[in-house]
Amino acid sequence: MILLNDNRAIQILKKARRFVVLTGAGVSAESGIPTFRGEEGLWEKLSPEELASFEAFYNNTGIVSEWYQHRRDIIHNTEPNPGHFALTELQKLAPNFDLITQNVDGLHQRAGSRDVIELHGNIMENYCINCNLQYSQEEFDEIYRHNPNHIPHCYCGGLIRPNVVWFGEALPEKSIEKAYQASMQSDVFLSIGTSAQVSPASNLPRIAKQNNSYLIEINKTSTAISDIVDIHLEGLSGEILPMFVNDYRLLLNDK
Ligand code: BJW
Ligand code: ZN
Repeated sequence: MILLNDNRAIQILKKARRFVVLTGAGVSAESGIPTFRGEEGLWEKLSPEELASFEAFYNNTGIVSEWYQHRRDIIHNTEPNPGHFALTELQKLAPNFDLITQNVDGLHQRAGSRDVIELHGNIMENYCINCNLQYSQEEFDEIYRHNPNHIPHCYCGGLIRPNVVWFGEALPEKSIEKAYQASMQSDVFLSIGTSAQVSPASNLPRIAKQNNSYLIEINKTSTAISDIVDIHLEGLSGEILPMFVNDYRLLLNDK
């Protein structure tokens, strides 16, 4: 046992039936994808609050579209890291498991995780704000490449936007509903690599806790929820998660 030396934690993890994991940008940081907040999160001196809104897209379509295309390029050239793979492993070991992500990069799926609940959409999908026509990434790339101003237009003349959730927009109804249900019913809730500053995702660990779930946080610093968690494991998720899952496997064999 490398990480888990707390007797209460060991007893709870042994008995736990329902695991829920909430991930944020920190989980993909070790794959080389920048997080949102902090110095590294700034793009052209703009914060995510200034870029990730419909208003920003509408008024500065070129800059915002270029930011998304730049991030897609990064994602194309990255691979899931040991943290993503450890969660895929945990899904196989745990009696019941839900993975909720705020990430739009699809890396959990590429690592083999199944039934991932995406709260903020997926950056590789696009649609027209006028007629709702969906564009695959290949179709979008083609339109974007032939457009020197980086302002992608649909055949109908409408703007094409990424299928992500911006500030002030509602989250996909089925995803957030599933996430609330799973969190309420969880025995163990892991919050990993998220600053827990953006609602409604940041409500999920609190709701879990109110329903007597055991709250574990994995983060390289303390966050907005660190004061309510039962255990805070400080460090990189790509290093801590593989150790955590190994310890859990040992606990299961130890019954
Ligand atoms: C590591 C690590 C390593 C690093 N290992 N750890 C006041 C005014 C206006 C609005 C509001 C307000 N108060 C609340 C709101 C609501 C608003 C909100 O929460 N705003 C806050 C910023 C204040 N929320 C919304 O608007 C949401 N919608 C909504 O509420 O709708 C209401 C509604 C209902 C009905 C009808 C209509 C409306 C929508 C939120 C959408 C968020 N969208 C974004 C962009 C997605 C698209 C894109 O990718 O571009 O989602 S913003 C951005 O933040 C992105 C992320 O998913 C999200 C969360 O960020 P995350 O993942 O936590 O990343 P970071 O960077 O913050 O943190 C990284 C963490 O990792 C850090 O803690 C590091 O320490 C750690 N770390 N490396 C472990 N290796
Ligand atoms: Zn259209």
